[in-house]
Order: sequence, then structure tokens, then C-alpha cells
Amino acid sequence: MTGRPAAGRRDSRPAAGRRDGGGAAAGGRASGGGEPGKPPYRAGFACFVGRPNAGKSTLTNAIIGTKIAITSNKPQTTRHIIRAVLHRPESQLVLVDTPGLHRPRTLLGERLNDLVRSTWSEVDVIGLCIPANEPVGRGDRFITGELAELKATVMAVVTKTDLVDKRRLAEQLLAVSKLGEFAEVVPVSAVSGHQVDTLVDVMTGYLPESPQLYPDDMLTEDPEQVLIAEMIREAALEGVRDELPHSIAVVVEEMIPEGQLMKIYADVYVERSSQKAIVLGHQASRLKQVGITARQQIEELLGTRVYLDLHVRVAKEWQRDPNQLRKLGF
Ligand SMILES: Nc1nc2c(ncn2[C@@H]2O[C@H](COP(=O)(O)OP(=O)(O)OP(=O)(O)O)[C@@H](O)[C@H]2O)c(=O)[nH]1
Ligand SMILES: [Mg+2]
Repeated sequence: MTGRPAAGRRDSRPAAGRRDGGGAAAGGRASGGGEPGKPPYRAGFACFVGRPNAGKSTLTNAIIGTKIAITSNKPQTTRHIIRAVLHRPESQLVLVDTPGLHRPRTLLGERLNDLVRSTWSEVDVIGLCIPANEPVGRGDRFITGELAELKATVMAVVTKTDLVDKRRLAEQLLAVSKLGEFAEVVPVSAVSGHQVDTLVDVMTGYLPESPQLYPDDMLTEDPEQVLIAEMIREAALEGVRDELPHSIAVVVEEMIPEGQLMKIYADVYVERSSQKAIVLGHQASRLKQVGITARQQIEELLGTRVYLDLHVRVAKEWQRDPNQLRKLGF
């Protein structure tokens, strides 16, 4: 391994605990060493891929045990690559949450698909997520075909098993195993927790022998601003429909610590003024609720009290505008 950067990374910041000379940050474990009879230490990157809404982010959170990636019942919720680290005594599994691969209709859609594909080429293990309660479809066949070209170990993960009975699950496992050449086919429910630990064991088994990649207590190296903006977006997605979920973007403009309080100023972007009215609600009541929901989550994340100031702005057709996309972090 040649000091691979963290998977899915878009900038050139140095990675914490890189494989090359990451001794200090990584606690100085020897590669592949360890006491005789003990299994070797393994560390590496894995990601879940699949159609929008397949349950990738929910599963990532269930494995990590902390809510790090936002989720919703709207397709194409995930837009930012989030990396979260699961620490175990004998392994470190870095999960990279990616957007759902889809047929792009906007420049944003194209950018998101690019992010997904660049992540695939950098991880050790890929879990193709297919919901137990939906027929295997063209989208799944298309993704499976693309994955076949990669060097990573590809396994299939049948998600949301709590939504089907045993017979339906057996049929789905069969259909999925016929879809392609998978190293494993693992059924799992992120909601009930069924088989989550088993999935981690199986994935970890395919990670390379490697020194620790991240310091012991590190949950993620993603900037707080990004995680906070995502939590606000998740709250804003609640209860909106049609095209509006896609039109919402959030940017944290400023974070000012004041004693025990963190003051956060964020902008919620929409594409049209008619959408602004919906997001605000009657006398801004909807926005107020979004603020309350998001603030609770952010307080949990930061461990401090939070004052959250939200502003709704219109950025016309931002999903198709390269300049706007750049400003919004894509
Ligand atoms: N019943 C049940 N629902 C689940 C499970 N996993 C996810 N869901 C639901 O499925 C929906 C989509 O979940 P996400 O985790 O956001 O899906 P995703 O694949 O990350 O979606 P994108 O980011 O849009 O690609 C949400 O409403 C989740 O609550 C599960 O194990 N059981
Ligand atoms: Mg997601």
C-alpha cells in the first residue's frame, strides 16, 4: 500500500493516519504483525453502493452506531461522501457513504455519479445494496456490470429484511445471487439490527492486513460544517415532496463559539421563490420546526448548546449551474 488517501476524498488534505509512516497518529501498530496465533490486524475502506433509497446510509449509521449520515425516504438523499470509522480491537473498518447511482438529469446528478465511481476505485470492499422488498431491476444489473470491472471485493447485501417474510427473503437471496459473481450475499436489517454484526465480520475479513489508519477515538474526519449542513437538510426534507427535495441545499456560513453556546448561521437554498414559500411555511412556521429538529441533532453532535439561525435563499436552477454548484460545495 502506498499511502492511499482516504477513499472518496475530493481535496488534497493529508489523511489522518495514512498507511505510509502514519505511526504517530496510528498508534504505531506493525503491519500484519501481532502475536503468533492471533489474527492479523486488518484495516481498510468499504462502501455501500446501490440505487437511491436502497438503505445505504441507514446501514452505515447502524454499523457505526452513531448517526453520521443523513437518511430519508426520498431518493437521492446522500450528496456528500461521508467517511466513518468503526474501531474494533483487531480491525478498523472505514465506511464511505456514497450517493445512490442513478440516471443523471442535472449537472449535480452527473457530479454525484462521478463521486460514486471515484469511491469505488479506492475501496477494498464494496457492498451492493438491494432492498429485500423490491424486485431486482435494471438499475441493479447495470451497477453489477460496472462493479465487475473493479479490483475490490464485491459482495451483495440484501437490505431491509424486516419488511419481508422468510419466503420472500429466500426468493430475493436467490434472485440476487443470480445477478452476478459476489464474494458473499448477506441479508441484513439496519432497522431491527438483524445480522448487522455478521455483515461487519464478513466485510472485515476482506480488508487487507494493515496498520491502524485512524487514531483510536476518531469517528470521522469530515468537517463539522458539512455534517451540520446535512443535518439541517435532513430536517428540511421532512414533509416536502415532488421536486422540492432535490432543490434544497444547505451551507453553513459561520460558526461562532460564545461561552458554552455555539452560534451557527446557515443558508437553506432552493431554486425558485415558490419553493421558498413552501420551505418557510405560514409565518415561517415550517422553517422554525426545521430549526428545532436540526438543532437537537447538532447539539448531540457537538455536545454543546446551539443557537441556530436559518435563512432561506433562492439560487435559480442551481442544480444545473456550474458556478452555483461550486459555491454550494459540489
Ligand atoms: N424497514 C426498514 N427501512 C429501512 C431500512 N434501511 C433503510 N430503511 C429506510 O429506507 C429509506 C432510505 O434509506 P436511506 O438509508 O436514506 O437510503 P440510501 O440508500 O442512503 O438513499 P440515497 O442516499 O438516496 O441513495 C429510509 O426511509 C429508511 O428509513 C431497514 O433496514 N428497514
Ligand atoms: Mg444515502
